[in-house]
Amino acid sequence: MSLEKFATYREIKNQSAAWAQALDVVRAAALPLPTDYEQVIFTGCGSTHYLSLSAAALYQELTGRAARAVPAGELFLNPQTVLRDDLRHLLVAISRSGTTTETVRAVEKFKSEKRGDVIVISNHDESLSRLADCSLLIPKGQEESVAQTRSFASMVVAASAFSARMAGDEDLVNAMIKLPGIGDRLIGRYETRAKELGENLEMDRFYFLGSGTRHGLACEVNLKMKEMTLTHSEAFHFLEFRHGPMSMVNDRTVIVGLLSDANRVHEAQVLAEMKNLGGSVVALGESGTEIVFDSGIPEPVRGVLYLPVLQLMAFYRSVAKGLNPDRPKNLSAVVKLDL
Ligand code: F1P
Repeated sequence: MSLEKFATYREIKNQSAAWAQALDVVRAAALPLPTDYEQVIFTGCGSTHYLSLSAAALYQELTGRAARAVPAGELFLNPQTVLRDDLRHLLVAISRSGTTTETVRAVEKFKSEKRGDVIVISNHDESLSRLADCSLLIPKGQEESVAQTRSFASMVVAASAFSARMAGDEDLVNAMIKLPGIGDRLIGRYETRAKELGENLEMDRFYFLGSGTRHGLACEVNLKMKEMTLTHSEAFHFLEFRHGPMSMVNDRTVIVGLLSDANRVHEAQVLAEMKNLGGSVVALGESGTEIVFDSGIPEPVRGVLYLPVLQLMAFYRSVAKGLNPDRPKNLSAVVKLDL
């Protein structure tokens, strides 16, 4: 069977051009000053909420200024749990489509209440970008598929470069130029392994472990397993996994670790313990892991490299289960509500 007939496959395989465009767009953008804001909020829904989790962690890590992520539905329905009347906010709204109702409504409300400025990261020039004070648009990330892969990765690159620029760290931004080439190399080198992992239908549950800026990425690849493969899957911070979830580990469990450099010893220890409990373990990281980036890119801005191999794993599992990865059950590409 030709896999090229699946839009999801094509979008995963040729995503690096969208990464390059994301970087160009952020480098050319006129960004505000981080000191103009006392609180930064990242928001989105589904995949783009998970992207917000990762981006908020990175923004705070790089700029040293307070940032948090909330689902757009929460920002719209429960703003008092997020915003403070005495603070000037920067809202970074992330959406592939630019038309998800919760995200658009949350931004409209934020603006009408004059809470601060709005940055939009999107693949489409739609309602959301028209509300923005600064819009970071990456059309090369657009997709036919329902589940986000290329689009998500392109917006991860944009959010990472945005945080690095807001931190005034041009060296970090320049280091990102190598990302597209390394992404292509990873896909070439590890597609066979992704296929093998995905096609092993003996495995019936997947756990994705990621801490710090990687937690949102772990949540996203977990969502790919659900959307595309209808498999039981969850994401946890590394050390959290011992606090209950590990009761689920058996010989049909795959534990995927998004390893950091900084906390490598503690994270690898969790994976070793899960292997002892009978689980199958797959680790991704810069070096010394089964899936090796060997990128030389500083840790804060290489997060996107965790994605393509795991997206391919979900794709191959979907096909092996006789599902259509392009059309996940019960889902549409955009959620439109009458709010
Ligand atoms: C967000 C989103 C997707 C999800 C689903 C519904 O869309 O929740 O993450 O996969 O297809 O929409 P967007 O606001 O990023 O366009």
